[in-house]
Amino acid sequence: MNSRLTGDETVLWQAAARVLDANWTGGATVPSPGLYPHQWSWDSAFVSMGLARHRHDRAEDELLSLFRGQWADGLLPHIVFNSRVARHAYFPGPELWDSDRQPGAPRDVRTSGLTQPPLHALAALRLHACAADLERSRAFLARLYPMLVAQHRYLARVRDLESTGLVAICHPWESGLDNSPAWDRPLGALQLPPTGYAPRRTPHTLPTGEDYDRYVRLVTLLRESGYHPGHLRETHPFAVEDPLVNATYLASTHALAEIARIVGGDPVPHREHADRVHRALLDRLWDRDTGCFRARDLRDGRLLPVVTVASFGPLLDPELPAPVVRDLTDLLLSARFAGAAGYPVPTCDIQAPAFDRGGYWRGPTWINTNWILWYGALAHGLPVVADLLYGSTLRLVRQSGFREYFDPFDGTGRGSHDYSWSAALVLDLLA
Ligand code: 9YW
Repeated sequence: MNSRLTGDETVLWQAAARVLDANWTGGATVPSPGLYPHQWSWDSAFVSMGLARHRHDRAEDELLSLFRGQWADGLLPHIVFNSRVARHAYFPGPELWDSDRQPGAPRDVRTSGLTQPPLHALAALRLHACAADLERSRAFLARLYPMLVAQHRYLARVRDLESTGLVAICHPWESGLDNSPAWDRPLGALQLPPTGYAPRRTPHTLPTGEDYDRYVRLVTLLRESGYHPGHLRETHPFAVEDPLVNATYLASTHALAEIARIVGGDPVPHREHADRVHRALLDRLWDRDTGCFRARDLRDGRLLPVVTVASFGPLLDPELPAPVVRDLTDLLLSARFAGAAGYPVPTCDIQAPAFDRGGYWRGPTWINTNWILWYGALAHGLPVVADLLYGSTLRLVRQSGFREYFDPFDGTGRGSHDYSWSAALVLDLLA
């Protein structure tokens, strides 16, 4: 624990550490004990950064456990299923994905067939930066490096659908912001077969009904194609270049270059690739007219209309030009995203018709997206913005605990309690 913490911060630290201890299953951390009983990809990246401040050994195990699920082509699945968990405990379980019938999937563990934002190289480098035992940490990085390289190679080879430098997501779940209003248009254009398939979901405000039919339909198409790169490129109906996913990809590509340097590999190809992604982000997703980044739908070539928190993701790009950083900061501090004085940034433009203060990724405030903005603001030398995000995020968890998400206007906690990344990222903030 950081010895400069105040009494109040120490209490918060200890509470966050208790959540991570409780959600540790012996080899990895569940996002939430009741609701999400398996291992999720970008959750583990965030969680490992918190564990690194509390139980460094577990932080490394967390990432290694996730990479057990990596497919032969490098795909790092968004869920690695725990076979000891009861079948009915979570839908959609392993049977939706059929990973055990895919020749390239691992044999000893079942997984999904989608990705999530690739924050893992960035997380691994952050683990190294706070490691007490540098020799041990270097050995860990050397072990992880080929897996990270394979993950990035998969993204470049299979997901750069138009050879632009950017990667595409093929399902809303791959964005991490599952039911973001950004996906309403491409999802709405999806043709559903006549009989829908709407499984029962237990929790609160998670998307249901027809939305869920569409999510499952997309998975079915992927599965039936054998998750084939040709299907993704030519026919899959959902293909979007998202600014947040590509910003994490860029930040992790920079991190990969640094990890290569540390482990005696060649950083140059990673640096060159990072430069390509940086240019493509600006060329393809920066909307000069409205001064923000937007996702691009590759199936109709158009930018998607709704501005969400993902628009600020490119603050993770260390080379973002100053005028672009200025435009993003203006938007971030405007009534559209800072309407709720004292609380951190909501998931969606408050003035957008689709904004819904209780609607999961359609309005509420989440700790992980705010952590990303805080991290980006620091890197761009924006201490006022970084302090605002830092202070308001800590205020939120002091008021409502380590909830899954929060009402952006009054800070009321929503969704799961004792949510792992909310706790982990507070440890990272306080460190
Ligand atoms: C689901 C685990 C996951 C996160 C996603 C979030 C939610 C629901 O929970 O997904 O059933 O997968 O949208 O970003 O990784 O915390």
